[in-house]
Amino acid sequence: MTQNPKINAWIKEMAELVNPANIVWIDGSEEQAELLRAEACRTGEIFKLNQEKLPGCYLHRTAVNDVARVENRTFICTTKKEDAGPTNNWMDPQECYAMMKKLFRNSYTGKTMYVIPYSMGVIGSEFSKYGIELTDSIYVVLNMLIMTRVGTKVLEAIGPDGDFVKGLHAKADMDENNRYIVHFPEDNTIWSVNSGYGGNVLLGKKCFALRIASYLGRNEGWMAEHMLILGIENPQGEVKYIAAAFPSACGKTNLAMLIPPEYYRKQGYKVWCVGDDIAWIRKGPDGRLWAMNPENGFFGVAPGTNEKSNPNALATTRSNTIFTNVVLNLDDNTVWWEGLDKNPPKNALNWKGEKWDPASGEKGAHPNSRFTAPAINCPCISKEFNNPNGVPLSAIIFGGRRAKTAPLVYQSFNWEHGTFVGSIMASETTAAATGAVGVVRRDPMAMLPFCGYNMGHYFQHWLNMGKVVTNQPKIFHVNWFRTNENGKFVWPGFGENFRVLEWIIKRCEDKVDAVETPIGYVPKPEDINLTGLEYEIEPGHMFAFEDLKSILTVEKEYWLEDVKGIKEFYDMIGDTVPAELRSQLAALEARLTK
Ligand code: GTP
Ligand code: SPV
Ligand code: MN
Repeated sequence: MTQNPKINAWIKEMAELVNPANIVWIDGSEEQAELLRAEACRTGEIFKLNQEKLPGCYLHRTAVNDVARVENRTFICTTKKEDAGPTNNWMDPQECYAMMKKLFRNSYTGKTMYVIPYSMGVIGSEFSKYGIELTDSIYVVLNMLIMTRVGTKVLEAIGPDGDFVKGLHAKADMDENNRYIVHFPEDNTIWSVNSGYGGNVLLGKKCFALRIASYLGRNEGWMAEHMLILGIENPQGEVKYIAAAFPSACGKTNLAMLIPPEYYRKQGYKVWCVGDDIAWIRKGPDGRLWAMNPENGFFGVAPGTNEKSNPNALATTRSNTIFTNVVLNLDDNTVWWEGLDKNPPKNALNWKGEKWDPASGEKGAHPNSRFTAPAINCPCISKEFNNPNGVPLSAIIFGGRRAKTAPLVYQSFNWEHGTFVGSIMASETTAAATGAVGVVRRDPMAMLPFCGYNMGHYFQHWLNMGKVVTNQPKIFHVNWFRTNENGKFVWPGFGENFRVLEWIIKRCEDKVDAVETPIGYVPKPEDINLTGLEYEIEPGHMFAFEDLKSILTVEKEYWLEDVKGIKEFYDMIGDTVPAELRSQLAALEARLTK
């Protein structure tokens, strides 16, 4: 399929290791994809859904022990341990290769090896990067066909001696005690074994586009970030772009596809989605920071997605979509999940494929159930989506789930302080990774599970990038998740988040004042426009101006508590934490105790 000797030699070597019955190259054609879908339906790997209601849509169920990323089994294998840093699991590359070879050996016996040449970014763009994933799973092939740009054109773009990221995946025997997702950044290599779940096996996504790419970006002077990218169009037709980093299952897809409240829509405001999960960011010829989305689809959280919370995401999933671990409605062969609507199907199978009674109190869909949908399905996809240069950023937003500490929104004082704000991000854990849910953990720039090198060096890279760009994006922090004394979310969230974006854009344009607090600039409550907002926080309690005030406060005792946590976190990272950030922390503490 290619004249590139590096590709051919590598595939030969891998095939000798895993011993497939045959090798199939994925060419990117619809004909081949259709044959693979038919084959996967035949074996029960996927189920064809109601083709009138959901044309081109399928359902897949993972193994019950394989429903999320496994961070404790994810490794960064660099020659020197300190290059991976204390926030990553590390193994010596040679030892790891040896261990993994044992798990991979003959794992494809009797199976087909699918060779997926894929591009992260528009094929041919100088900012794109190429990879080849070898897999024994048609589900992986079908997902990669949606999530990335796949096929023979990628081989042509790699050319006769171009480089590529080498990905090897085997479901093997799905032994969770031998499940490993390992990265060799020095060799541009990713090996993943014993899993069939999204982020563990769609190697173009977190493994390549974040872990390997962040490593490459540091060496080459650009950034790979866990960020959505959106454009805000004002009534004059001008579009400003924002990138935002929130941890997994904390609202990126929702914000990226937001529909402004009616009050704004009537005036002509629009939001355009460029990306919902990953941004590759570099300095453009004009000296500003430009961001592009290396993906070609959305791997979104299903639960909570509905006509009200995210109509664009829902519309995106109505054709050519693969649903994973949702409820199957046996009456009409469609899908359902918690929060889709108030009518759970009575005759249904849960995500495990068992008969399910909605009255049982048990969840039907897995909390981390997902849809894989093509970006072109999205009603608000940006016309810049395929622009090889990406879009210029006016603002960068960090955010997380914090019940009490962080206000609805604040702005950092400058790039260096903004980097500090990103570095101290914290959030309550979600179902997107295995482990306890709802525990506060530090998750700098939402990259804790995705940074392919030492976190302290990553902070330094952020500081450095700020120095090389002119007209730096302004850096903000948001928190949609402040709760009241009854544990209810005070802020309505979703489409109403546009009101906060408006304030952010105004700050970027110097059109609105703010209050200087120890943590940064916080809005004057009257500057967040509440016109037309109607939201019942809890029965009988409609959102009012007082509620807005309550989530804009900066409580010193919570922040001083946080300072302790940040110190511990910085100390855990150790000497690589840049001195600038240590001084930022000292300055924050001083402002809080003044
Ligand atoms: P990953 O795909 O894991 O990276 O997640 P994500 O950051 O794209 O998160 P997503 O937009 O899918 O949101 C995850 C969950 O957060 C959804 O189930 C929503 O219910 C909830 N959520 C998103 N936005 C908001 C918001 O503004 N307010 C509240 N209260 N919940 C939100
Ligand atoms: C996340 O967990 O941040 C995701 C889903 O976007 S996964 O592809 O599993 O990483
Ligand atoms: Mn994500």
